[in-house]
Amino acid sequence: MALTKNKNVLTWVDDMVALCKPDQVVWIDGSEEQLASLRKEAIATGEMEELNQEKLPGCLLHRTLQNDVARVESRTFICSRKEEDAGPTNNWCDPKEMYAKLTPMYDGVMKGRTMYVIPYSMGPIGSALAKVGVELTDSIYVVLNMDIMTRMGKAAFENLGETSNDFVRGLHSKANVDPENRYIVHFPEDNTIWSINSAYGGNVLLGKKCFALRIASYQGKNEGWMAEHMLILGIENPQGEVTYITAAFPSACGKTNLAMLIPPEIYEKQGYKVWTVGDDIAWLKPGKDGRLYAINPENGFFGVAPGTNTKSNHNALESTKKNTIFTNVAHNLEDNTVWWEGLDKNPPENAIDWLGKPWNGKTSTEKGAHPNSRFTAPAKNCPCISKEFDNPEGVPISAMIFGGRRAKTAPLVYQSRSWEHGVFVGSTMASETTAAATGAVGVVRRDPMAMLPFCGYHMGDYFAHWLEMGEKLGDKAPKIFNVNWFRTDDEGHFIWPGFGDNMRVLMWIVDRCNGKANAVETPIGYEPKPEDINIKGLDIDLDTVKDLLNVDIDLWKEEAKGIHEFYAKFGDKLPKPLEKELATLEANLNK
Ligand code: GTP
Ligand code: SPV
Ligand code: MN
Repeated sequence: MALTKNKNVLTWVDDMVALCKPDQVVWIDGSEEQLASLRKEAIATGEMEELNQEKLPGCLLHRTLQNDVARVESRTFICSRKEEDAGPTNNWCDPKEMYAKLTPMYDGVMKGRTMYVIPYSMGPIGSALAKVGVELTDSIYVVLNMDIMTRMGKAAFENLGETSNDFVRGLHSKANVDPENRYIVHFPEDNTIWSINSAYGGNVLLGKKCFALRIASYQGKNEGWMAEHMLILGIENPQGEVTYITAAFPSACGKTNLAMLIPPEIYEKQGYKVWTVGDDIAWLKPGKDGRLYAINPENGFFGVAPGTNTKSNHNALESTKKNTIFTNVAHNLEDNTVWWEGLDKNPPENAIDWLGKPWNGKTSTEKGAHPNSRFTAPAKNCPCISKEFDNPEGVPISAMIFGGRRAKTAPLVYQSRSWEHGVFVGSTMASETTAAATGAVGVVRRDPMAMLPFCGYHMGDYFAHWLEMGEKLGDKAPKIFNVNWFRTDDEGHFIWPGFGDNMRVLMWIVDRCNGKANAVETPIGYEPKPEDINIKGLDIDLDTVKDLLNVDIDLWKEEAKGIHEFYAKFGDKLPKPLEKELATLEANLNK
């Protein structure tokens, strides 16, 4: 039975039912009863496997096809009416053409299947910052993931009422999971997303990257707010004051880890605490007091499994102990649990790998889990979830951090001289690619604000929007920083210990925001003096910190050349203030 009287929703659902021709239509109300029966069905058909209910209560395992394990950027499209509005960094196709091409692919695609109608809210229901979406899908896996990742069910319609047309229409069919006909398509002017022939999270959980970043970034540009690929965390000092920070790193570059970090003993003993508001996406808007406020539009974590262990990210691991869905990890048959590379030093001998084949972790040279295997865990499971997580107003942001994987060029940390300079730093970010998207891994590419695969409109206009937001925020704007945890030595080992010890860098950032820390000027921005980074209890010395902070002029001259080439893509859409920042960088390097 339909769960809303909203005519716009009903008409669209009817149209899509007429197109996809499912045997039946089920509206997802979000009740535990309905979810339990869907879980039972997925287990009965083999779509998901039930794990050890004593060790992992409520947890399920799922495998996707070998050719369907990551986002496919080459098949992701922004179909704005004008090509110019998609810009040089997105795949574009005329929306009329794209609808004409995809419509026959959806025609009758759900025959013999059920269409699930999923109402969901991105952001706390009732928040002025939240938005409503409806996803139609033929996959129970999608329904169960959306239940964890969003506020799903009838209540989501409360934010919409009977007449509003302001909801994002998502249509997904796994179809035959044919990689040749896989499409993840966004029609920003129609508030519409069509995804077909995939069952991998980032391509099919349409509330996440498709809506909360690609469509939302476009909405934010038009409505005066921002949708960013950013974690949100709070650092509480011993006096109980919390400073909130966001950080944008490309996929698989450490957002979940930083968001949930456990303070090293030196800080923990003094009473410092870290609270997680979000690990992947932030929606940011100026509040009544003129500061920038952030909400996490999601309700769970779709996190990278490999490398997650009690030492690297204890809080993430704890979050996966119940009501979690594991995708493409190894199935430990010894006790019907899960395993992945880096979980512990004791891989199971009797297991099934991510490909569904028998696997012996002690003798096999193959990986048991796919490098982009993931867990979908409810945010409320997280031991350090912020008490502001559901706050409809969001949290006020003091600092924004950019960063990526750079073996050499980028120093451990530096601060921009101004908002404009910070936008320059974000817009010229580069990082080595990871397994989160298909394609080569480890290649350096420019990934502005970690939004290259997620910006739903012209990247030059996006930079302009950042600059406009800075003007609006004035002296209340967050300070902007850049970090790099991934510098390597001559043997390719990471020099900085990373993980929880990243707090040592965050503390300099917090102190800069509160006017308590010093900085020195370098050609690329402000840096701490080596002794401003607290290394007590670490087995690195001040000289190593000095190396980590070193700005290699020759490498940076190369960097400036690369930025010129990158900026050239944007033609006259490149905002003038960014050109000026590049000139300043070059002048500083030639001093
Ligand atoms: P998405 O979910 O794809 O957006 O990824 P993410 O940015 O949340 O990345 P995540 O925190 O899951 O980390 C990805 C990988 O980076 C994992 O293998 C981590 O072990 C590794 N990693 C995270 N933080 C650090 C760090 O400080 N140092 C080092 N060396 N590795 C890290
Ligand atoms: C990312 O790739 O940045 C992710 C995972 O967070 S996905 O949802 O697949 O995009
Ligand atoms: Mn991400």
